[in-house]
Amino acid sequence: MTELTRLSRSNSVEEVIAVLERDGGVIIDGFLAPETLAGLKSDLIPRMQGQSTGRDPFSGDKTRRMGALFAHTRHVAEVVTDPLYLAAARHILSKPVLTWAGDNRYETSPDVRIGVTQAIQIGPGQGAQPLHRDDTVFLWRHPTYGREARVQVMLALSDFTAENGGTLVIPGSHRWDDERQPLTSEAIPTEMTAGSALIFLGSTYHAGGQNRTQDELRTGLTIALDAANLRQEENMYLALPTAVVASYPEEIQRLLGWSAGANNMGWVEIDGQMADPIRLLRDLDGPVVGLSASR
Ligand SMILES: O=C(O)CCC(=O)C(=O)O
Ligand SMILES: [Fe+2]
Repeated sequence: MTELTRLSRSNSVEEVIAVLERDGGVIIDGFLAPETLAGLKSDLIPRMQGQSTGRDPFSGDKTRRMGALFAHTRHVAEVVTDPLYLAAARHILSKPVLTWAGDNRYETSPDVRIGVTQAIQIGPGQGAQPLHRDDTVFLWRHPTYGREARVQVMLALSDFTAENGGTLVIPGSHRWDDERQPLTSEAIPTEMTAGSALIFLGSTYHAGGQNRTQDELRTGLTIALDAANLRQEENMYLALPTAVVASYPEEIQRLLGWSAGANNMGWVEIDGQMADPIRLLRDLDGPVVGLSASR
């Protein structure tokens, strides 16, 4: 395969899912509304200048990164609740399992949570990142037999080109086992205009590309949606002040991890009961159990 499949906003979630399941990655041209792109750029790009560069070949010594994006821009909420992205992620990640409780044989499935939020700006002279699978943080094994850990989006805040470090992707590599080594010769650079998105699975080999330009900054924004039975890679509970989380709609609060979901993952004790942590946010104006509204 020499190109990633390109879809647009006029395609359905089912079409996005079908390409993701087949290729492990898909480009959605014109993913962001122009106002959202403008808002993300004006909130994030000036702040990126203050970030230090990475200290190792993986983070990139000419690459600036910034996390905790929900504390820096409210527009990230529009991205994560985008119907094409969120519905595709839910479909892929919330695969049920069968279990017993006493006489009760029942199906249960994981919810989804935001595992990472990061702006990534690759500067001129940056070499390519090593090809990797992001689900390695969970020690995920392959083949996955259809159980994926992560569905990730990489948004172009600047144009992504083969020259400026557009994300390298190996289509079909989500099906490889853990023995096969990913080769640079198999990787395709993601070329897309600002406002477009690459959606890819945690099991797909990819990497930040080499920036061969003299003066172009390649700025991307990545969000990972992960199965909620896994630990979030970015520690949202410490990264985000509670008052900031409380200021978002309940759907975002739950996606950020202030939720115990159907499987009671992440409960907190309130009044002697294993309770849904969302109650701590609702109680912010009244008695707050075990949390301070400020950091
Ligand atoms: O910046 C990119 O294009 C990809 C970065 C990446 O894959 C990572 O940091 O894990
Ligand atoms: Fe990665």
